[in-house]
Amino acid sequence: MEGPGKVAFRRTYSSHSIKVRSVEVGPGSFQKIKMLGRGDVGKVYLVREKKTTKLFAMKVLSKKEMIERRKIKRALTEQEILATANHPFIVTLHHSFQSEQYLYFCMEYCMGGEFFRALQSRPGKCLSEDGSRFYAAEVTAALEYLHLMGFIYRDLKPENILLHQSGHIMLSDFDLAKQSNERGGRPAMIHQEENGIPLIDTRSCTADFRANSFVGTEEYIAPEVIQSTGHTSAVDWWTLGILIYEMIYATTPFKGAERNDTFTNIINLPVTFRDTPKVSQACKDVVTRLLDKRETTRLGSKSGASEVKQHKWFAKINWGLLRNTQPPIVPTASNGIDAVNFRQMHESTSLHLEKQHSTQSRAPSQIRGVAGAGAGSAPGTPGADDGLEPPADGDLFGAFSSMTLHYDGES
Ligand code: ISQ
Repeated sequence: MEGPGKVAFRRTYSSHSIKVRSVEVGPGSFQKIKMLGRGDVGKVYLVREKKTTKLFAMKVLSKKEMIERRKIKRALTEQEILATANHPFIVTLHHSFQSEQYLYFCMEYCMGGEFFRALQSRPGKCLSEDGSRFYAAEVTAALEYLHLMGFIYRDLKPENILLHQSGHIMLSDFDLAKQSNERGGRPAMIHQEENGIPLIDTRSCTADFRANSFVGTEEYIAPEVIQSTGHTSAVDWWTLGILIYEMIYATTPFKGAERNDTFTNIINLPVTFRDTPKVSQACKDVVTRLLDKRETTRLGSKSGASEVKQHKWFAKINWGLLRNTQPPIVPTASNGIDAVNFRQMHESTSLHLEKQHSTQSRAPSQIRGVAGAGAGSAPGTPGADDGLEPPADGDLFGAFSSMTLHYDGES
């Protein structure tokens, strides 16, 4: 493990490099335009960088709320994922910094908005089987990358999928993501399949990871999460099954009248398919295999994404060319400020982004890494229950890195 004074972010599976520099901006470098979303400890704003006039999505997390709700570890994990990910279907982080009261993540703005909104505006609020396959493939590629990095996403749902201006999807919200510490930096296992195609076993990255916390959206929660029997990266393959179903049928398969009915259905009911719209047998099969209630036999639980990608429903997909394929939904051209595919948000205060100075802008070489921040807890200490050991200097946010990321090939 990296010692003090070293950035602990691991670099994995990336054809382009990211250069991490001392943070080059602060809260005052941006002008707030409108609120795009709200979570339990923070908000996301559409902002304009004053110097360049470029638009960004700025996630602002309240330190006070994070301490009260014991969510510091989550923010640090989110930062690690965003800062280390370099993937076409994962939102790009440009800067992260903090002030006395807030943590800031300055990210690429996805002007197509929530995939959920885009779905709602489709005829019948659903997609064709081909359209669903395309987005399911992009999500599979993003999950494969996250699992390779050693993370379980855990919160796949249409609200967390954003549409880039190009119409391609972007996973954005890593609030509920979990890090697997089990692999300890070891590479994913590579098997030789019978047909000679190497299978990269991304499941091995997370297979030993067990957590009993209850997270996710109820209609998307996997049976093993409800039953608190712990879960592995197989939870993400379950949620992919629900997503495919919802894209095609405009409803989730186990929805009950009340939350508890939904839970009971998830645990007990087999997935069923309506007669309309008509779908292929391969489609029913992939959904049924993803919605296997037994985590250990579910599609993806044997050798991860490779297994999912090889299902015959995905046979038409050219995985290498996904990013170059024309998406089924392309957001209409706009100046981006309209933010039409976001919920209408109202708020009274607007002080987070102005008249504040970043409290510290440690150079990356001075940043304490977050990779080892998960062990131990001290009862009664603020933030302790989220898995963070209180640091000796009392700075609960000392592990949060203030940095600017430069991506190869960016303009
Ligand atoms: C990017 N664009 C729009 C909204 C967003 C919300 C969260 C994270 C990134 C985002």
